[in-house]
Amino acid sequence: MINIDQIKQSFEQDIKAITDVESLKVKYLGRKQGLLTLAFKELVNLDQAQRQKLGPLLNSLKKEIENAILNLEKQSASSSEKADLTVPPISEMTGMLHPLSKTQKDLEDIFLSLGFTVENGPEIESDYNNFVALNFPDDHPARDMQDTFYIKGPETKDPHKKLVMRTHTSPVQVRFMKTHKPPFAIIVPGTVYRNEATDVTHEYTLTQLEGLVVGEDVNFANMVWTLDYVLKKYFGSDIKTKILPTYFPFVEPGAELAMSSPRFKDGKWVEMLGCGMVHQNVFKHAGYQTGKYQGFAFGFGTMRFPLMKHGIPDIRLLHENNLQFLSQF
Ligand code: FA5
Repeated sequence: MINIDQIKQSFEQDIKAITDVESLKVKYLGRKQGLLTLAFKELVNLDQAQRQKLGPLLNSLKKEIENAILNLEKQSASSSEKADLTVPPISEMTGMLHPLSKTQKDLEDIFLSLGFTVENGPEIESDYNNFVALNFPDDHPARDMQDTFYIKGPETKDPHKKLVMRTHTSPVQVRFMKTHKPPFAIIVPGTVYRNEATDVTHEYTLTQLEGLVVGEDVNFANMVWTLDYVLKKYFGSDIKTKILPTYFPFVEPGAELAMSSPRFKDGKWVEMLGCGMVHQNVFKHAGYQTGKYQGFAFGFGTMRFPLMKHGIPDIRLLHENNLQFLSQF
């Protein structure tokens, strides 16, 4: 018995899940076993009344299926005409590291290769860890409201309870020494906050990388060698470094390291980091026996690293999240 509705439904389903136009054509219009061809053959055996009823329906379904198949054939012909295999593929936007994350990772890799371990500390710190334990006198300018973001809380004079947004990564020195005995060599990457105006080389939210090496026979020359080695690994062996005396309450002697590169305009010297030999008062606050250990510490301003490596003209670009700018690195 010819079932026109069944053939129609079956075709509608097949066309939705179509993978190959040719086999669809064979299934319905094939000369020997096509479903419509078989239906037409059966029609001949029916009586006249049935033929007159089913004949036109079968004809119109055949037209419908032929048209649908013709359309599919046209579509596949025009899509293969369009495919130009010489056109380069559309590149997908892939993820990438932010230049600041990349700088941190590159510096970490260099220090890890020298045997340092990576440590972390909180961005909200006690006044004690940020200042007192680092030998800051009470009236040091860095404690001033101009430089430090204090966290609102109950009025207290207790430096363990007074909270600040850390102004540098150095408080992690104190935290680490309280729970570890020398010898050790650590670095501490992190974000720090300063209540100051921004310009092309200054941000109020900035990243630093602290270093601390403590043992019984660690000396100033070890520090100079380490810093020079790391900067040459990062920027290239043609850079020059020099050490200049300066003051930080938590180191004695204190120094800053300046760098010059043939790629800088006019061979200019640029301050890259603060450093020095750990002050014995800091060891005392950490609970170490005075005079037993020596160590060196340093603090890189890591936002200035990508600036100098890639010639970025303004530090503030690093926090703007402009993808067109960021995707260059
Ligand atoms: C410090 O923060 C000390 N804690 C560094 C230190 C650690 C000295 C251990 C000795 C021993 P200073 O304020 O100079 O020092 O900052 C260190 C570096 O951070 C600077 O050399 C500079 O590269 C960078 N830096 C400082 N202020 C800013 C700022 N506002 N924006 C961007 N980078 C800054």
